[in-house]
Amino acid sequence: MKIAILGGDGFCGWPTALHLSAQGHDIVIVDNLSRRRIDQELGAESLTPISSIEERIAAWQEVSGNTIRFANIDVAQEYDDLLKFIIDEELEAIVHFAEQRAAPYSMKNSKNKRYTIDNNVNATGNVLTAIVESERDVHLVHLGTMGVYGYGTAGMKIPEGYLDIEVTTDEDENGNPLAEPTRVQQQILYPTNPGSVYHLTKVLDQNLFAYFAKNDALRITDLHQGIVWGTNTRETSLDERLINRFDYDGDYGTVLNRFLMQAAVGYPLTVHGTGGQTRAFIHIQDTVRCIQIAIENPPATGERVKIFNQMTETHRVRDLANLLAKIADAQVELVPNPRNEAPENELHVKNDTFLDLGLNPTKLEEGLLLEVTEIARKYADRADLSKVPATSLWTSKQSAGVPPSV
Ligand code: NAD
Ligand code: USQ
Repeated sequence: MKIAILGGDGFCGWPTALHLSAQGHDIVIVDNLSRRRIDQELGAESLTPISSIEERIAAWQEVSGNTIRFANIDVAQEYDDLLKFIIDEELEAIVHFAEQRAAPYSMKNSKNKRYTIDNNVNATGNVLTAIVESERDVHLVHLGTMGVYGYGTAGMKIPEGYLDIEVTTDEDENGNPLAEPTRVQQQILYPTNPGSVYHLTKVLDQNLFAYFAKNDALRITDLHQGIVWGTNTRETSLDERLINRFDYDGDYGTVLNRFLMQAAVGYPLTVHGTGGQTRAFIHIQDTVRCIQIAIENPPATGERVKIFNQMTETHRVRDLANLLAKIADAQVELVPNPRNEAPENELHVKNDTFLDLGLNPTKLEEGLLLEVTEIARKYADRADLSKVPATSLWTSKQSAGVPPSV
C-alpha cells in the first residue's frame, strides 16, 4: 500500500514508518520537524543520539534497500501543500501522528496552550478537509489517547470508544405522554474527561472524526493509545543511525521512560504525589504492530469511526517505581504533584479488538531491565540532570487551593 506517515520523524512515527516499509509498503513521511525545534527551545535532547531525518532515511535505504521519501509540510498551517500532496501521492492510507503530544508542555503557559490547540485541532481539521477536497478514498488512522476518557472506571471496564446507554422515558419524541415508561437504547461516544489542554485537543479531534465520517463517509480509525514505553523496535535496532528518540525531560519524558533513565543514572525516581495514579501502557514494538493491524482492517465506507483501545497493561505509578527500585536498585522519592489530577484511581480497560486481531503483547517484566541496561545506561553520559524536574504547573490563580474535581 501507499501510506503517508504524518509526524513520521517522531517517537512513534519513525519506528512505524520503518516497520511498514519493512512490510513492503511504499512510505512517505510528512513532518515539519517541530519536535526537534521544541527540543532546542527547551534546551533538552533525546537521551539517544538521533540522526537527522535525511541521515535516517539514507541509513534505512542502505540497511533495507527500501526507499522512504520525506516531505517537510506543516500539516496545521500549509493546507495547500497538504492538499497537493494528497492528490499527487494517490495514497491508500494516512497515519496521523502530527500533533504536539506532551501534556506538561501544553500546560506551561498561555503561548503553549494556544499553540497546542492551534496546531493539533488545525492539523486534524486540515487532514480531514484535504481528504474530502482531494476526492481520494484514503483510510485515515489517527493516534488518539486513553486520556480522552479520563482515568476512572465508572464501575465498568472502559469500552472501545462507544458506550451502550439505556434511558427510560415516559414521553415520546414529541413530548406526548406514553401509556407506560419505555426503555430507549443508544450507543454514544464514551463521555470525555481530559486532564490537560493536550488531552483536550484529542477530545476535539474525536468530534471532528465523527462529523467527517458521517457527512463525507470518510473511513477513519482512531486509536486510543496508552503511555508508550521502550525505545527501539526490530527495525530501529538494525543500525545506530536508525535509533529512536528517548525523551526524559520534565515536559516530554513519559513516566516509565523517565523512571528507566532515572534508575540508570542514580536519580531518585520522581513519583508525583502518592503515585496512586493508574495509567495504561504499551511498548513501542506493540504500537507499530497495532498500527499495521489497524491499516489492514479499515472501516467500510459509510461506517462510523472505528475506535480501538491501544494499550496492553495498566499499572499504578508507585508500583512501577517500586518495581524498578527492586530490579535496578533505584531510590524512590515522592515529589509534590505539579499536575491537577486525582491522587489515586483505578483503571480497567477493554482492549479485545487488537488481541482478537493477533496482537501478542510485550510484557513489562520482560523488557524493563533490558531497557535500563541497553539504552538508559548505555547513553547515561548524555543525560542532563537539570532537565529532569517537571516544572510545568497545572494550577492557575483561579484554581490554586481548589482540589481536582475528577
Ligand atoms: P512526537 O512529538 O515524538 O512526534 C510527533 C511528530 O509530529 C514530531 O516529529 C513533530 O515534528 C510532528 N508534528 C507536530 N506537529 C506537526 C505539524 N503541524 N505538521 C507536521 N508535523 C508535525 O510524539 P509521539 O510520542 O511520536 O506521538 C505521536 C502521536 O501519538 C501523538 O499524536 C500523540 O498524541 C500520540 N500518542 C503518543 C503517546 C506516547 O506515549 N508517546 C501515547 C499515546 C498517544
Ligand atoms: N508522573 C510521575 N512522575 C513523573 C512523570 C509522570 O509520577 O516523573 C505521573 C503523572 O503525574 C501522571 C502519570 O505519571 O499521573 C502519567 O504521566 P505521563 O507524562 O507519563 O503521561 P501523560 O501526561 O498522560 O501523556 C503521555 C503522552 C501522551 C499520551 C498519554 C497517554 O505524552 O501523548 O496521550 O501519555 S494516556 O496517559 O493514556 O492518556
